[in-house]
Amino acid sequence: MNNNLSSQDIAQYRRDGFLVIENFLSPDELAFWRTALDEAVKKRNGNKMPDRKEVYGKGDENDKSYYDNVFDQLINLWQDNEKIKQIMLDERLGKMAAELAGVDGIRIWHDQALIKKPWANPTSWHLDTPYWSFSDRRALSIWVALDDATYENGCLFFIPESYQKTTFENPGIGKNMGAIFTTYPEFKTSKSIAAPMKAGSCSFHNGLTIHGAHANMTPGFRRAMTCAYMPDGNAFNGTPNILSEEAISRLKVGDLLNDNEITPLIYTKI
Ligand SMILES: O=C(O)CCC(=O)C(=O)O
Ligand SMILES: [Fe+2]
Repeated sequence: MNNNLSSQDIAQYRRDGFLVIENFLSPDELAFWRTALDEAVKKRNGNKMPDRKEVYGKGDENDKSYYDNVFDQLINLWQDNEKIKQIMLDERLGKMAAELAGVDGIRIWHDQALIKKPWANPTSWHLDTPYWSFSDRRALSIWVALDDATYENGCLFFIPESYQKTTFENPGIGKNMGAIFTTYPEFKTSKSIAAPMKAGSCSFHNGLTIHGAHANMTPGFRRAMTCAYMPDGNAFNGTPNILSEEAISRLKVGDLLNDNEITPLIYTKI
């Protein structure tokens, strides 16, 4: 695993709000991640969550049939597959996330397989952090390509530096590719950066970076394994997101999100 970040990598991430790392996984690691993903997806039987079909409070219900054809989205596979658990709880991933975010501790918020099936819809420009149950401008995700991600099958695109200005307000993710630019007109004329990646390469992006992806214009699959990271020390903001009803019933707004069964601490500096 190519997990050493240079000071230049960190500076680039802090400026742009994203960073691409080529050849992140070795061929053997890539093979292991692919096997793990295929096993986990088969077992999940189409359910988004380990304990239920859907995520709470997405707020995009009107566009459900469209959104269901953006990608298959399987969340928290680490909780029901040992291989994914081994992959996701790897301290090296946590250390990279911590170094980029500039924090001392990193928890898994949730992992997520994002599989663009043949002919899938595009992923409209959106933000991630406003969906989450905590509000931290440093929160971020890793996105690992398990197939080549190309202009043809739905590679990611980012609006550089956008994370420095966006807020926790949620513009949503609907059918209109560019709807977010109504909320953020200052980025309407920004040049987007495409991130085509060979299988085994990865990117990190800040959860407040405006990002999206092409449609899949091919008969093949575009598989990605991702994980959202929460800096340690964050508190519940009242948004349910991936938390279970049982977990929510025990939480008040302002309570620390520090249950290792739900959000494992995978790295601490000290
Ligand atoms: O894979 C995609 O199409 C979108 C990925 C994304 O939005 C994310 O990882 O936050
Ligand atoms: Fe996203």
